[in-house]
Amino acid sequence: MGENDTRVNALFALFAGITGVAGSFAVTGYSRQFVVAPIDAVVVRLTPGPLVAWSIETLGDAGHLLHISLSLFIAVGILAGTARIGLLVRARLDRPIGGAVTSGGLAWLVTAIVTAAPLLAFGAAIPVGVVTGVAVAPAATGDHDASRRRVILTGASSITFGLLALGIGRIRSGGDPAVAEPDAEIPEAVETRLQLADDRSLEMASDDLPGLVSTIDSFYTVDIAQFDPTIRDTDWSLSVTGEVGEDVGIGYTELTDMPTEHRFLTLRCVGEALNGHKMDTAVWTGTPIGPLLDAADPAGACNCAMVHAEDGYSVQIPVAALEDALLAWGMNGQSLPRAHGHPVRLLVPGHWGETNVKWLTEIELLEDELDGYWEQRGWRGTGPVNTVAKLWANTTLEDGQIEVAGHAYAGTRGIDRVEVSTDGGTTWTDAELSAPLPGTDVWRQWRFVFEPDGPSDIVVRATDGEGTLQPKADAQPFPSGATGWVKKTIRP
Ligand SMILES: Nc1nc2c(c(=O)[nH]1)N[C@H]1C(S)=C(S)[C@@H](COP(=O)(O)O)O[C@H]1N2
Ligand SMILES: [Mo]
Repeated sequence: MGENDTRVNALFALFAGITGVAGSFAVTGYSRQFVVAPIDAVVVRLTPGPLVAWSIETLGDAGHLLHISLSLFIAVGILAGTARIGLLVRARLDRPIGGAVTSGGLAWLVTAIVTAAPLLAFGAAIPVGVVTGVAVAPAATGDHDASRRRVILTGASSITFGLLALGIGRIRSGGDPAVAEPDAEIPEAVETRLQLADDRSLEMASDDLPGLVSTIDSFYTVDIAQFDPTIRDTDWSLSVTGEVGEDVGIGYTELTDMPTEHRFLTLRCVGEALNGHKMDTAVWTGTPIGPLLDAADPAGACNCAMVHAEDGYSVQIPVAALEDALLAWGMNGQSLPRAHGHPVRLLVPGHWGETNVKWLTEIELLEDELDGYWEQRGWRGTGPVNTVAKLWANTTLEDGQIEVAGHAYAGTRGIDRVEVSTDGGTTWTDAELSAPLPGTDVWRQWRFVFEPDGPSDIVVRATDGEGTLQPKADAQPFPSGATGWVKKTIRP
């Protein structure tokens, strides 16, 4: 085979790889059956802990983009590899169909194995086979112009197909009839709470400040995997295992038939920056886990449990913390959205976000303490949250005064007071606070208006319900959450 043939074949293989990945996306959408998803899971698992921590802290969502791009690249490479083998077979047999069947078959096999979805794997296999079938090397025709035309035509078709597949796949990702269909009607008990949160949200001049309940669309998400599990209610069950007197198992219908509560609960990620936005509140619908735990009769020396999820996530929590926890299947009156753990997640009052396991599958009572997903990567974020007052909005009013505002949160300790300094921390004045919402783990809003004389060095600090002032010393989020007072210089 000439050098030119090799280059042309490499191009065809690349086109085959791209159309294969595109075809897979068209039939699966952004789901765990997409050929890139399992590859991404491996990429994430193999990434060293400190790198993951650094990426979350400094890159945020861009970090996700980075590993997903790498996984996409690998997927294209793998499918291009199957096409390359097909092209070799084709040259050897001198039969296009032989090459197409070989590469299509290999692409199907690889995709079916990594995604465990044999039927949907045809979405990747057929495009790979077709591209291999139409590929033709100059030596085969002896006509270099025809060959060049074929390459350009195949390239253009691949791109067109890719764009089309992207469109179809996006439509597929949008609606998943299996999960999170917005309920027709919001339960009245939730409606009342949403109304209460609305009433108690402070009147603000600024529109920038979120209310006391975050909307489902604005509620932050943190996921170890780029592809959220899709679990049908009817396929879901929870088991309580390990060091227990009795193994307990429960299905979705049985669970949702249990005594139901609607709780305000705030979540905050240990990895967020001091004045970050990975802190939100919703009205969650669920049932206390206490009775289920009691039925299992936990034993085990550590008095602790490893909580497991469908995406391979795990976190270790003391049984004492679990006792107040909620098994939630509703959020702001809708069935729990897929991004937030459909069908059932755990909510542990006052503890860092990572303990609130989504796509919950198993609670395993342990004999000895073990590290969960983030603790294996150096984080220390399973305990109670740090106290924080955020400075999320500032507006100049018509009369020239400045309004600063934000949210303050201290987990189950509650927020008693927020103070603001406009002179870099020399003098302090109490901010106005929103009336507390019912519940043991809810944030509050604060608001403060002042007359600026030149640039103002604003500092904010909260005092929790136990009378403890928010610690002043600055610390980075890694490993146990940011500390310090939020500061900002505001110029009128
Ligand atoms: N199964 C599973 N549960 C999980 C996570 C995850 O990646 N997988 N992320 C955790 C982290 S770090 C946080 S901060 C919260 C975020 O919950 P949210 O995405 O609903 O805001 O979920 C926690 N539960
Ligand atoms: Mo988190």
